[in-house]
Amino acid sequence: MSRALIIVDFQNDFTPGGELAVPDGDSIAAKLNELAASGDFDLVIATRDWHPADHSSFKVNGGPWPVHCVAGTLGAQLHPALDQTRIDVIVDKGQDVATDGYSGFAGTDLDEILRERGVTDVTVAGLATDYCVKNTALDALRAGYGVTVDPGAVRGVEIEAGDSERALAEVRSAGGVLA
Ligand code: VGL
Ligand code: ZN
Repeated sequence: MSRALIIVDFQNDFTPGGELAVPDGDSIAAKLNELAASGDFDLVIATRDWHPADHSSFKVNGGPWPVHCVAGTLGAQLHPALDQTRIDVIVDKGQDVATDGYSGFAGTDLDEILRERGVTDVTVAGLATDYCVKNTALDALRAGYGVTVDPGAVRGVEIEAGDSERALAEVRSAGGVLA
């Protein structure tokens, strides 16, 4: 068994002060660093939401979200509290203008990278529980990986109260482990 940590979208725009701030999003920084440094993982991946400026998920383009994580901007950079010396690979997603790109597997090499390294199991952490963490975890299950989500290492947008809890329940019903 080989295990990877996938740190989803721990970026400036998803943390307080950012364009699509997840409440308390920065509070998981120490937990993420601890996981990445734990020695429990053979591979540590960080995904970044990395949108073109005309992305369809932006309100100005008819979508649900404020402009966020435009490729190359400060808001799209990984949060400075994340210890990048522990990150082996950065995977950029959300680059297709027409699709939401919530999942780290959507339109990326993530599956290939994991298979190449013989990864069988992934732990998914980061932001946001109810969007990109959820979709990444569900896609990992569909792709045949064993999936764990650490509820202490994720935070949600919570457009509706309970969204994060429902997202975690969905991951568990699909075969994921909450630990
Ligand atoms: C995300 C909304 C829009 C996320 C990305 O990282 O969860 N949420 N784009
Ligand atoms: Zn996005």
